[in-house]
Amino acid sequence: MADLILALDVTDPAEALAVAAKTAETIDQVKVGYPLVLHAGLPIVRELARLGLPLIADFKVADIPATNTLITEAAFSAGFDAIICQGFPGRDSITACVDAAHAHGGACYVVAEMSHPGATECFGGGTAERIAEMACTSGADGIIAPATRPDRVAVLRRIIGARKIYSPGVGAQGGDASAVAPLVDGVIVGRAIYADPDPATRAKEYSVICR
Ligand code: OMP
Repeated sequence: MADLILALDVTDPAEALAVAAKTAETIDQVKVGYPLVLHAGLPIVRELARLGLPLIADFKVADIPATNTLITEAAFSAGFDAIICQGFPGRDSITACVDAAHAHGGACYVVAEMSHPGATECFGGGTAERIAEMACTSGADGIIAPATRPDRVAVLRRIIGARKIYSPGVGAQGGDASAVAPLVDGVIVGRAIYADPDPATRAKEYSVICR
């Protein structure tokens, strides 16, 4: 059983709130990133929090440790419950996000391997495996791994054990929810839900696959 995580990359704040409200019954978490926050500002986080669902800050934090700490603290002060950071900047940068997230009682997920075609140019050759190992030794709560490549998710699962895997790439990017759901703890779906004329029905369908 996997959580259904709505990637709310809707740039109009009113529409974003409407999609979240329409789907709230069947989704388990909401992931918010730059597309919405840069249009709506950070106060949208408190408005979304009224739905009572965990909110993940997808800021893919990828800086030096000191800056990562500042970014992570700002995200939790804004009302997020979890944050996503990149793993490629190294163990100290990951640890900065993990420590700041845990200090706020939240969670930190590390991108181990991305879902888009170009990701194979950078995350191949053992890089994703190294990042997954660093996520473990840094105390991260889990990793992000590609629903577009379930075979890679299975490889990364062997490294991270019981830590969580959240997996984007379903629907618009071609990934199959039923193939990846049994392998992960959360399936991340964006456009296939929020860009559909009937997001509530699409969310319900995905939630059935996740369960
Ligand atoms: P859709 O392709 O519209 O379903 O959206 C996928 C969501 O997951 C977007 O918010 C992406 O930014 C995010 N994402 C990926 O698509 N691929 C990744 O490798 C990592 C992420 C992520 O960290 O969430």
